[in-house]
Amino acid sequence: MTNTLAYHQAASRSAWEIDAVFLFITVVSLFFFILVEGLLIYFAVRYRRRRAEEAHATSDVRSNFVLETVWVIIPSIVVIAFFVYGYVVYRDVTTPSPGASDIHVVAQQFLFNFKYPDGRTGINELRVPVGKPVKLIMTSRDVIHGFFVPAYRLKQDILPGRYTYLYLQPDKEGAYDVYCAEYCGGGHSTMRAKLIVMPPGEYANWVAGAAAEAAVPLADRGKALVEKFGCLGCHTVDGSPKVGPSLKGLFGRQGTLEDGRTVTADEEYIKESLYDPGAKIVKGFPNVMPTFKGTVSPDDVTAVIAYIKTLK
Ligand code: HEC
Ligand SMILES: [Cu+2]
Repeated sequence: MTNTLAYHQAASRSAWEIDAVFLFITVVSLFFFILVEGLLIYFAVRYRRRRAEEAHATSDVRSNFVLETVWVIIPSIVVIAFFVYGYVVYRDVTTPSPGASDIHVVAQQFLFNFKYPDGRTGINELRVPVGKPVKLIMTSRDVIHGFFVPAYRLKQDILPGRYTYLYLQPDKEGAYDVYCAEYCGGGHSTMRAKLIVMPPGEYANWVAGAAAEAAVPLADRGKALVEKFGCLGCHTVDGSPKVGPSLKGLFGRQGTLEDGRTVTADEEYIKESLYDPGAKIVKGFPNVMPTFKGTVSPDDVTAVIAYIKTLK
């Protein structure tokens, strides 16, 4: 469940700094808004024309050098202050902190792949230890996506054919929402990830645990993989269709394809659905499933199949 409070909660230095800029601009603007509008209303009332014969009652004022100088200089100082303050914060959040660890992000319709320097990977889940800066090196396999962490007030486009960067300061433990912020196709709204900021000890345990994922029943591992790889953004396990058909009762089922062919969902069919989803499109569903070739290893596919078999 997305906690609306967590959405707004500032959880990083970048958030505190950016909030402060916005607050500054808002308060200063509000002050001048009330001043100008207040005077406008006051003068309109105070100097309104009461009788027709008062039409030429105002003296002939052409200019006032002091007044005009003041109202040119003060707003200039104000907008220059907006710029300088905003620029200083912008420079700060776009400058890498020394010692930042590199994490690669590869976006595709409709998920985020994370690749850690030691070879670990994750889908839609980015885990980092608290207090250690992170440099995200991002690119896309297909269309333009976005990486948006509201709790950090940071957003960066992810483009095919080029790298973009985002620097994170994980100052506070917790799980924060990450959204794709560029409309990227039919499953765009399901393209979400979690940024999980962990205490260093727990993080070290997780790193060790992720390395040794043995001794778990195959179907259980498959269940964990289906959750981890973001399949549940598009598929349910309770029989109801979502973006794609439900995985419940799938194994062994006779299904009709978009082109009229009938196929039986066996191991090979499920593997092909993962590696080459466009090859056989289920009738009534859009061809939006991304390929998991390269992200879900053949071993993992085996585990996923074992799990799907349990969904009767
Ligand atoms: C972006 C949405 C999306 C994601 C993520 C996704 N799928 Fe799909 N999937 C679909 C759609 C849509 C279809 C039906 C169209 C087609 O056959 O390509 C489908 C079809 C399938 C089928 C064939 C279903 C049938 O009824 O014949 C299987 C199996 C499958 N997906 C498994 C998975 C698994 C396992 C994952 C995670 C590793 C996954 N999908 C992730 C959208 C998605
Ligand atoms: Cu996207």
